[in-house]
Amino acid sequence: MRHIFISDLHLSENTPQINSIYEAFSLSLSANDTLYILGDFFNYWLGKDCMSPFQETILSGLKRLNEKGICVKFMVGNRDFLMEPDLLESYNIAYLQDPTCLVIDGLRVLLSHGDQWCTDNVSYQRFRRVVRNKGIIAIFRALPQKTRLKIAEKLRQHSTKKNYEPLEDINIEATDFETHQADLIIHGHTHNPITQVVSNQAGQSVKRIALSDWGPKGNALILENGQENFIYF
Ligand SMILES: [Mn+2]
Repeated sequence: MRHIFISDLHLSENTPQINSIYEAFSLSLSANDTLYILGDFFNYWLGKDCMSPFQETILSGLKRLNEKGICVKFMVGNRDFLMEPDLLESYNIAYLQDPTCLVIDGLRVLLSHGDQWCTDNVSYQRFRRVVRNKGIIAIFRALPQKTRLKIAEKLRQHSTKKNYEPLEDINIEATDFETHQADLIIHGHTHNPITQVVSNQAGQSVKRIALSDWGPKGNALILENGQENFIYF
């Protein structure tokens, strides 16, 4: 049984190359695989009433994977955090809270998109607290689609200017891996693939794998029978 982890595809109508890599990747999956999407799957998500035909096609594709016997689990990232759990459910996709600790092949695996662990970026964390506030989200969802699109566009410009986007690394203390009793941490967001053993200040160690974003190549981490493999395609 294969456990397959991907993140940071940033899928949109404007990324035909990544979209075709993704299509080939999804065709390569087989029954009994579990696919874990660890955030920023979509380049943006404004709400189900703003779902584009492209986004609908992608979600329908995930539903078809489920019909082929592939279990699909979805965690949101900083770009698609407005994704609604009930919408995912209607496509037979399981919503994963961020973070989530799961037992996989006997290992306790701590999963997160990873942005909340980049605590050295104080301005990003402040911004994140505002946009993830339930009241703010409710107000945003009540706005007309046009206004939401405008705000999203403004935020995107702002985020490019202010470097809200990844580039910094996670702070291992922020993961709280010892409380989760994690053997392995898997996350995305930082766009810099890395496998390493890291220690906290108390001297406890954990293995940490950061996934890569998708560009000219796609990539996935595969856990199978306790073995891990990073594949590029
Ligand atoms: Mn991200």
